[in-house]
Amino acid sequence: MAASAAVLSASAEGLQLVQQSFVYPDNEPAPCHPLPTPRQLKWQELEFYAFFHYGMNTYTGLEWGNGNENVNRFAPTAAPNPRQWLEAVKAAGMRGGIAVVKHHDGFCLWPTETTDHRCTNSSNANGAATNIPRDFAQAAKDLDMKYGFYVSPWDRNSALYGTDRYVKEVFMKQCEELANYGSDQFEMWFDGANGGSGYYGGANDTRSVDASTYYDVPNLRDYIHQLAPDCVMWGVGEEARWIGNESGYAGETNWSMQERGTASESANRNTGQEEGWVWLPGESDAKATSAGWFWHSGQTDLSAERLFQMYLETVGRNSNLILNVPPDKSGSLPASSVNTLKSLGELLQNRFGTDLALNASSVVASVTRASGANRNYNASNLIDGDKDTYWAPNDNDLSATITLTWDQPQTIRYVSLMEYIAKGQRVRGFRIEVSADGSTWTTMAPGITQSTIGYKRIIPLNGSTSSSYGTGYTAKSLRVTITDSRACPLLHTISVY
Ligand code: FUL
Repeated sequence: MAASAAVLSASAEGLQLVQQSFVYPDNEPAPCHPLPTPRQLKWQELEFYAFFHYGMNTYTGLEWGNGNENVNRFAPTAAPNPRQWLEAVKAAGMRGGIAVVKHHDGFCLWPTETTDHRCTNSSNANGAATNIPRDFAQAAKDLDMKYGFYVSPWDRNSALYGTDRYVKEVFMKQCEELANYGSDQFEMWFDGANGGSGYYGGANDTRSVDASTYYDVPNLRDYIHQLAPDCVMWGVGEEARWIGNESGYAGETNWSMQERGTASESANRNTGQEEGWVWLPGESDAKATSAGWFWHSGQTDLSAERLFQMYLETVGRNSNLILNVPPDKSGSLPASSVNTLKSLGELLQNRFGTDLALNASSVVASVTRASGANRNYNASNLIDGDKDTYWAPNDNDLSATITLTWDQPQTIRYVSLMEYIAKGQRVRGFRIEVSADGSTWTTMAPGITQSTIGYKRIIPLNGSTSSSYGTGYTAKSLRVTITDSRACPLLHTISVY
C-alpha cells in the first residue's frame, strides 16, 4: 500500500506543506508491467472473429496472384454479399471479421485512387459495382459486429513497389482510404509476406524490402489511430503478434509479452515470453476449409468438432482466433460453410452457454485483500458476471486457493479462468481439483500444462482438447489453486461448464 506523504510545494504565499493523498486510495494492487493499451484490451475481448479471403484469386484459382491479372477476370456471378458472410460467422459465435480487400496481387476491392488494378475497372457489372469496405462496414454495424480490413503491404502489381513513393503514394494512402470507411474498426491486418518476384508494372523482377523500416510503421500507426482510435495494427503494425503457425493452436503456456526485436522473439511466438518488455498479445489465423485461404473448387469444410478443438487451443489459451471462411465465385459463402458455422455455434452454445459458477452457493478465497474506499477484492467478484471487478490477495501473496461450492452436485467438463490483465499478466502456475462430496479432492487434467492464464484460459477437465465431450465429472466443490505468480494474482472471472 502506498503511504501518504507530506511534501513541500511552492505557491504565491511561499513554501507551504501540502498533504498528499494516497496513491492507491482504493488499495488497488500496483500494476505489473508491461501493460496492454486500452486498444489492445478491447481487442483481446473480441476473442473470436472471421477472416474472409476473397478477391482476384477467387477467380484465377491462385493463392498468390502475380499482379499481372487482367482486371476483367474479376467477374462475380452475383453481387458480393458481405452481409451474408457476417451473418454466417455471427451464428458461429464470432464477434466480427476482417475482409481481405487487397492481397499480394495488389488488386483492390474498392474504388481507390491509388491504382488501376481495382474492381471498378472490371468489365463485369457485379465486379465494377463492388465496394467491399463500404458494404462490409455497413453490414457489421447493422449486425452489431466488429470489422476491419486486410491490406497487403506487399504489392506485386505496383511499379513503385520498393521505392519511397510506393509507401507514401500507394500504401499509406490505401490505409488512409480504408480507415475512412469507419472510425470504429478494430484491426488492420498487415501480412508478413514482403517483397519477392512480381509483375511490378511490367518490370517482372524481384524486389526486396526491410519491412521493419520500409513501411514507416510508427507514423502509419499514429496516423491511422487518429482516424480509427481502436484499430489494432496487426503484424507489421506491431500491436498484436502472429502465433507462429496457421494451424489454429497457441502454446499451453502463452504470455502476452514479447522481447521485441530480439532473435528469441520469433522462436517464441507460440508461447510469448514472460520476460518480454512489450505487450504483444497473440492471434491465431487458421482455415476452416481444406484448401487454401481463398476459395478453391473441390474444397471441403473442416468439421465443427475440429473447429471447436481449435477454439479450445486458441481462445482457451490466451490467444485470439481469426478463422478463415472463403466466399466463392458468387461472392457469398458456400452453403456447406454456412452449415458448418451454424453447427460450430451450436456446439459453443451447448457447451459454454450456461455458466454453472453463477449458481454456486459459495465462493471462498484463502486470502483476500482489504477493501479500499470504492473497491473491494472479494472472491464473490469472480462470479458476478462483471469483468471490471476482481478478486485480489495481498501484495506478497503469490499463491492462494479459491473454492466454489454448490448446494447440489453439478456435472462439469470445463473451467475457464480470466486474469484482470489491465494490471498485467501474472499467473505462472495453477491447479484445478474437483470434489464430489466436498472433502475428497481429485486433480483434473494432469496432462495439461497449467501454467499461464492471461486474458482467458479454458481447461477441459478430461485433459484433452480433441477427445469427445464425455459424460463429465460430478462436483459438489471445485478448487482452483494459484501456485505461482509474477506478482499477486488478480482474477476477474471463474466460469464452470
Ligand atoms: C499469409 C499470406 O501470404 C497468405 O496468402 C494469407 O493471406 C495468410 C493469412 O497470410 O502470410
